[in-house]
Amino acid sequence: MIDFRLYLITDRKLTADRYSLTASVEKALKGGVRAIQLREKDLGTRELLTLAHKMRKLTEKYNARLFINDRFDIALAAGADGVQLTQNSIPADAVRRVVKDKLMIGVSTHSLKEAKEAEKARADFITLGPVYRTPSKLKYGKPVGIDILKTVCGKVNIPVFAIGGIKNNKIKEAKEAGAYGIAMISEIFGAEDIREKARETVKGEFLKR
Ligand code: 3NM
Repeated sequence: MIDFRLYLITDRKLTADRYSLTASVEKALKGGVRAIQLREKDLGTRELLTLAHKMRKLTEKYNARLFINDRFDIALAAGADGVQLTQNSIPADAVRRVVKDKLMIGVSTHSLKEAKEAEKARADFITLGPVYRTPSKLKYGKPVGIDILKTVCGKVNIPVFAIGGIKNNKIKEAKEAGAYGIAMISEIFGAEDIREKARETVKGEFLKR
């Protein structure tokens, strides 16, 4: 059971001039976010593990889920709830054989083909994107758009989180396309008042768990 609808992904560079990552994440948790993905791709193993431990403590305090991007070893070591695998990570079925039911597995997908593969490989859920244009993801090429989101949601039987350029005014559209939830970075971590923005975001019925 995926017991969250809003999946908040970290990017400490977005808030570095104002707050530490820990402080930013705590603001979001105070605002009502209940699932965090630690995604700090430039950090080395030891630094990431230290940060993962801090995030575990913090998320526990707010009864929130914690996922670690790419690294299931760090997820296990830090006692996280899950891992978010990319298309370059160890494939979900290989991770599943090792972690059994100790971790939830999310997979980042960008097409119907990848979504079907992730489902077959026993992912618990997927993200699908980028749905809209988002500056950090221009390297992925064109956004997949809302129609592909709709198609994927109709063709896989695991929860689909819409990602990429999701702002509060796009949540309704993602929901209507059949998304189980949404994943965001900049809408929340780019906001001046992170706690208030998080509160505003989760306030709709859809994102309450
Ligand atoms: N993954 P924002 S899009 C981390 O399409 C990430 O898989 C994507 O940031 C994908 O909410 C994306 O600021 C960036 O657009 C999401």
